[in-house]
Amino acid sequence: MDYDGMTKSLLTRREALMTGAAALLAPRLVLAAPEAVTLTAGVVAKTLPGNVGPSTLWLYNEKIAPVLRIRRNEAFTAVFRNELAEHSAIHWHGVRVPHAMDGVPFITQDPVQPGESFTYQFAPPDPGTFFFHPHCNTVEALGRGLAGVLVVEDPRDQGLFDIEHVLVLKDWRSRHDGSFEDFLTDAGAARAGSFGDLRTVNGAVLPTLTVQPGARVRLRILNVDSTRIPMLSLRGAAKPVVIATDGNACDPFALNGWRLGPAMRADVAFIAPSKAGAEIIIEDVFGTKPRPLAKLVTAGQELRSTRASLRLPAAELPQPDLKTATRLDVQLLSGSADPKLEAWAKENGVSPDEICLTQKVFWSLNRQVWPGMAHDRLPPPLFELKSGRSYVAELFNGTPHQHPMHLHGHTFRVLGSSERDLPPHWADTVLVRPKERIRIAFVAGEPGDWMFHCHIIEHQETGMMAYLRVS
Ligand SMILES: [Cu+2]
Repeated sequence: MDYDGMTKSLLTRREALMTGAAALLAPRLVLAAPEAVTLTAGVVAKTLPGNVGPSTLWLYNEKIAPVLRIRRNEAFTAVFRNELAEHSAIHWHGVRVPHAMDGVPFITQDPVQPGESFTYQFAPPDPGTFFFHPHCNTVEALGRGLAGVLVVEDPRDQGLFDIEHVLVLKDWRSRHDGSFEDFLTDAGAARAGSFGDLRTVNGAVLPTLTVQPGARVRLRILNVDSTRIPMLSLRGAAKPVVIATDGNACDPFALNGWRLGPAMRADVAFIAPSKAGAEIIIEDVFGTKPRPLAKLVTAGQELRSTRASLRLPAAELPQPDLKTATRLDVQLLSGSADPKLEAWAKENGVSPDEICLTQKVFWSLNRQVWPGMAHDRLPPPLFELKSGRSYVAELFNGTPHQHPMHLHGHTFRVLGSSERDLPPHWADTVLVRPKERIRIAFVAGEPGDWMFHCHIIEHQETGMMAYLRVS
């Protein structure tokens, strides 16, 4: 009863398993013990599709986008081993983990030095499609491929779908010889980011996956790229709907070019065509010409399904009380370096690099930049919140670029946009377009400092980052 983590026949199940994107092309299993997995970050030489020479990749367990499947509310242990030449940690993006498990060096834990380990333990409270990655020198780490998928299964989903595929979107800034272009460029960081030309899904260029004719299909689509914001479309599928945003169930809405910013996820459902040999093309329709990313082909025995079931059980998240909520205003703005930084760093004997700071600044939140200045090592929090209280934050984008804004440790309700029809939905990352005002609501969670930043990593690393202090 072997299957891999990317493509899952939902008629079978195992306690926990992990496998790589490569398994899609050459199926091979790596099962982990149910109680714990080991995630080793290391350097691997691998030739990316279409290149003539190997690239120096940083990967977890030597795989591009490995998939880890665990279950909601069940204890999970991951032993992280750092075999990189620099310190690291694992951030579990979108998972409402205890503060000490959030994986932000210098904020929630000490950095894990080369050769050292750190054990993460939590029971994920929410089901959904999540991912994990480091939170320091992220532009290079993600650029070299250091990310994995975390699927938290929901026992309530049993039998709702006939098949699911995990699709991990990522571009690479590799040259033909396998070497990489700079991951952070001034021109990119100051604008929409530096794009990679080699576009892959699960580490492959235009991979083909199969589904049975007439099957109820669930696609877990993740954008782990640092920069690109594709507009998703499924050519050849009748009425595909988004059934979960950032892993959280929503009232299904038409996919229709939904923009998936960096770190955002969309679970998409549809009924496969009833004939064998039909093709469905997953494409990015952002440009003038649609860009095919992956292909689904119908094969095998026909199933007869109805659309009635294309909906997930409702999300069970802390409901903010909008009547008593405190209002927060967040302005996404350009910024410039604080001239006191160098002097402060010198005085404290700290190199900015050492504490995940960069000296280049193009962006700010409420005119506060990261790196910022304080008597302590960190800038003051953007806001101080009370655990258990409700908040409504209005995010205003005063820049000419889009920003996917991510809040750690919380799942917020996106209430609406000043500029467009945006279905209310739960998210941990919300794309704010230029001149747009987006309102989000949430209940402040566990006490601690929770990062809040743009997930275009070059923006994050050049000022557009802050934290909220919950006490
Ligand atoms: Cu941004």
